[in-house]
Amino acid sequence: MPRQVALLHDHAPLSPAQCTSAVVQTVDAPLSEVWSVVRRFDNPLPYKHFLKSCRVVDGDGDVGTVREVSVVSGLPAASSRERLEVLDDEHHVISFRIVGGEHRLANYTSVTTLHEAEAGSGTTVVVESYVVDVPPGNTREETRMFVDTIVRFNLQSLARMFVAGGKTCPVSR
Ligand code: A8S
Repeated sequence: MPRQVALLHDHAPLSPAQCTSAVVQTVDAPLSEVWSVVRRFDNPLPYKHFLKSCRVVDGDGDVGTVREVSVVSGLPAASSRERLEVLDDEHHVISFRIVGGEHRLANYTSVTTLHEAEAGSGTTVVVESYVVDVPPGNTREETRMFVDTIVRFNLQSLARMFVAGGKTCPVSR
Protein backbone atom coordinates (compact mmCIF):
# COMPACT_ATOMS: atom_id res chain seq x y z
CA MET A 1 0.00 0.00 0.00
CA PRO A 2 1.46 3.43 -0.91
CA ARG A 3 2.45 5.47 2.13
CA GLN A 4 -0.22 8.15 1.52
CA VAL A 5 -2.93 5.48 1.46
CA ALA A 6 -1.55 3.70 4.52
CA LEU A 7 -1.65 6.96 6.48
CA LEU A 8 -5.36 7.46 5.74
CA HIS A 9 -6.07 4.00 7.14
CA ASP A 10 -3.87 4.27 10.21
CA HIS A 11 -6.23 4.28 13.19
CA ALA A 12 -3.45 4.30 15.81
CA PRO A 13 -3.06 4.81 18.70
CA LEU A 14 -5.15 1.78 19.55
CA SER A 15 -6.21 0.84 23.05
CA PRO A 16 -6.21 -2.85 24.10
CA ALA A 17 -10.01 -2.64 24.11
CA GLN A 18 -10.18 -1.73 20.42
CA CYS A 19 -9.54 -3.58 17.21
CA THR A 20 -8.79 -2.49 13.67
CA SER A 21 -8.56 -4.10 10.25
CA ALA A 22 -8.85 -3.34 6.55
CA VAL A 23 -10.41 -4.99 3.53
CA VAL A 24 -9.24 -4.43 -0.04
CA GLN A 25 -11.43 -5.08 -3.08
CA THR A 26 -10.83 -4.43 -6.76
CA VAL A 27 -13.77 -3.30 -8.86
CA ASP A 28 -13.81 -3.68 -12.62
CA ALA A 29 -15.04 -0.14 -13.32
CA PRO A 30 -13.57 3.37 -13.60
CA LEU A 31 -12.99 5.21 -10.35
CA SER A 32 -15.55 7.94 -11.11
CA GLU A 33 -18.32 5.35 -11.49
CA VAL A 34 -17.43 3.52 -8.28
CA TRP A 35 -17.08 6.81 -6.39
CA SER A 36 -20.55 7.93 -7.51
CA VAL A 37 -21.97 4.91 -5.62
CA VAL A 38 -19.68 4.98 -2.57
CA ARG A 39 -20.04 8.74 -1.93
CA ARG A 40 -23.82 8.47 -1.44
CA PHE A 41 -23.95 8.43 2.36
CA ASP A 42 -27.72 8.91 2.06
CA ASN A 43 -28.12 5.78 -0.10
CA PRO A 44 -26.02 2.77 1.03
CA LEU A 45 -28.62 0.08 0.22
CA PRO A 46 -27.48 -0.61 -3.38
CA TYR A 47 -24.39 -2.45 -2.07
CA LYS A 48 -24.94 -2.89 1.70
CA HIS A 49 -27.29 -5.83 1.62
CA PHE A 50 -27.41 -6.35 5.40
CA LEU A 51 -29.37 -3.10 5.55
CA LYS A 52 -33.14 -3.05 5.28
CA SER A 53 -33.72 0.69 5.26
CA CYS A 54 -31.91 4.01 5.50
CA ARG A 55 -33.30 7.36 6.51
CA VAL A 56 -31.40 10.64 6.73
CA VAL A 57 -32.32 12.22 10.05
CA ASP A 58 -30.12 15.31 9.79
CA GLY A 59 -28.15 17.08 7.06
CA ASP A 60 -28.12 17.12 3.26
CA GLY A 61 -25.47 14.51 2.41
CA ASP A 62 -22.48 16.62 3.39
CA VAL A 63 -20.17 16.20 6.38
CA GLY A 64 -22.26 16.11 9.55
CA THR A 65 -25.16 14.28 7.92
CA VAL A 66 -26.68 11.64 10.19
CA ARG A 67 -28.43 8.54 8.86
CA GLU A 68 -30.42 5.86 10.67
CA VAL A 69 -30.20 2.39 9.15
CA SER A 70 -32.12 -0.74 10.07
CA VAL A 71 -30.59 -4.18 9.70
CA VAL A 72 -31.99 -7.43 8.27
CA SER A 73 -32.93 -10.13 10.79
CA GLY A 74 -30.41 -12.77 11.86
CA LEU A 75 -27.74 -10.34 13.02
CA PRO A 76 -27.00 -9.30 16.62
CA ALA A 77 -28.29 -5.81 15.75
CA ALA A 78 -31.44 -3.90 14.88
CA SER A 79 -30.38 -0.40 13.90
CA SER A 80 -27.48 2.02 13.70
CA ARG A 81 -27.17 5.79 13.75
CA GLU A 82 -24.19 7.00 11.70
CA ARG A 83 -22.55 10.39 11.12
CA LEU A 84 -20.64 11.37 7.98
CA GLU A 85 -17.18 12.55 9.09
CA VAL A 86 -15.25 12.95 5.80
CA LEU A 87 -16.45 13.32 2.20
CA ASP A 88 -13.53 14.26 -0.05
CA ASP A 89 -14.54 14.26 -3.72
CA GLU A 90 -11.03 15.21 -4.80
CA HIS A 91 -9.15 12.41 -3.05
CA HIS A 92 -12.06 9.94 -2.97
CA VAL A 93 -12.21 9.48 0.78
CA ILE A 94 -15.37 8.84 2.79
CA SER A 95 -15.54 8.19 6.52
CA PHE A 96 -18.37 7.70 8.96
CA ARG A 97 -18.71 7.12 12.67
CA ILE A 98 -21.39 5.18 14.53
CA VAL A 99 -23.05 7.43 17.09
CA GLY A 100 -25.91 5.24 18.33
CA GLY A 101 -28.33 2.44 17.62
CA GLU A 102 -29.08 -1.07 18.81
CA HIS A 103 -25.98 -3.19 18.11
CA ARG A 104 -22.66 -4.26 19.64
CA LEU A 105 -20.23 -2.08 17.67
CA ALA A 106 -19.48 0.85 20.00
CA ASN A 107 -17.20 3.64 18.75
CA TYR A 108 -17.03 2.24 15.21
CA THR A 109 -15.31 4.46 12.64
CA SER A 110 -14.55 3.44 9.07
CA VAL A 111 -12.50 5.08 6.32
CA THR A 112 -13.01 4.11 2.68
CA THR A 113 -10.65 5.25 -0.08
CA LEU A 114 -10.71 4.64 -3.83
CA HIS A 115 -7.65 4.35 -6.04
CA GLU A 116 -7.01 3.76 -9.72
CA ALA A 117 -5.40 0.30 -9.99
CA GLU A 118 -3.11 1.63 -12.74
CA ALA A 119 -3.41 4.92 -14.60
CA GLY A 120 -6.05 4.53 -17.30
CA SER A 121 -6.77 0.90 -16.39
CA GLY A 122 -10.48 1.38 -15.72
CA THR A 123 -10.08 -0.73 -12.60
CA THR A 124 -10.61 0.67 -9.11
CA VAL A 125 -9.10 -0.49 -5.83
CA VAL A 126 -11.30 0.09 -2.79
CA VAL A 127 -9.68 0.07 0.66
CA GLU A 128 -11.96 0.11 3.70
CA SER A 129 -10.51 0.16 7.20
CA TYR A 130 -12.17 0.50 10.58
CA VAL A 131 -11.58 0.75 14.28
CA VAL A 132 -14.10 -0.41 16.87
CA ASP A 133 -14.34 -1.27 20.55
CA VAL A 134 -14.13 -4.98 21.31
CA PRO A 135 -17.59 -5.78 22.73
CA PRO A 136 -17.75 -7.15 26.30
CA GLY A 137 -17.45 -10.95 26.21
CA ASN A 138 -15.70 -11.04 22.83
CA THR A 139 -12.05 -11.23 21.82
CA ARG A 140 -10.28 -8.98 19.33
CA GLU A 141 -10.09 -11.87 16.85
CA GLU A 142 -13.83 -12.56 17.09
CA THR A 143 -14.62 -8.89 16.60
CA ARG A 144 -12.29 -8.59 13.62
CA MET A 145 -13.77 -11.70 12.02
CA PHE A 146 -17.35 -10.43 12.48
CA VAL A 147 -16.71 -6.94 11.11
CA ASP A 148 -14.38 -8.10 8.31
CA THR A 149 -17.14 -10.42 7.11
CA ILE A 150 -19.65 -7.57 6.88
CA VAL A 151 -17.21 -5.19 5.19
CA ARG A 152 -16.01 -7.84 2.73
CA PHE A 153 -19.60 -8.76 1.89
CA ASN A 154 -20.41 -5.08 1.22
CA LEU A 155 -17.38 -4.55 -1.01
CA GLN A 156 -18.03 -7.77 -2.95
CA SER A 157 -21.60 -6.58 -3.56
CA LEU A 158 -20.19 -3.24 -4.70
CA ALA A 159 -17.92 -5.03 -7.17
CA ARG A 160 -20.83 -7.10 -8.47
CA MET A 161 -22.81 -3.94 -9.32
CA PHE A 162 -20.34 -3.37 -12.14
CA VAL A 163 -20.21 -6.79 -13.77
CA ALA A 164 -22.56 -8.28 -16.38
CA GLY A 165 -24.22 -4.98 -17.23
CA GLY A 166 -24.56 -3.83 -13.65
CA LYS A 167 -26.68 -6.72 -12.44
CA THR A 168 -25.95 -8.58 -9.22
CA CYS A 169 -25.39 -12.27 -9.92
CA PRO A 170 -27.97 -14.62 -8.45
CA VAL A 171 -26.75 -16.71 -5.52
CA SER A 172 -28.52 -19.94 -6.53
CA ARG A 173 -26.84 -22.34 -8.94
C1 A8S B 1 -20.90 -0.68 7.29
C2 A8S B 1 -20.18 -1.56 8.21
C3 A8S B 1 -20.65 -2.31 9.26
C4 A8S B 1 -22.03 -2.36 9.61
C5 A8S B 1 -22.57 -3.07 10.61
C6 A8S B 1 -19.66 -3.10 10.04
C7 A8S B 1 -24.02 -3.13 10.97
O1 A8S B 1 -24.78 -2.28 10.11
C8 A8S B 1 -24.46 -4.56 10.77
C9 A8S B 1 -24.47 -5.46 11.83
C10 A8S B 1 -24.07 -5.11 13.14
O2 A8S B 1 -24.07 -5.92 14.06
C11 A8S B 1 -23.65 -3.71 13.40
O3 A8S B 1 -20.23 0.00 6.51
C12 A8S B 1 -24.25 -2.69 12.45
O4 A8S B 1 -22.13 -0.62 7.28
C13 A8S B 1 -24.83 -5.01 9.40
C14 A8S B 1 -25.74 -2.54 12.73
C15 A8S B 1 -23.58 -1.35 12.70
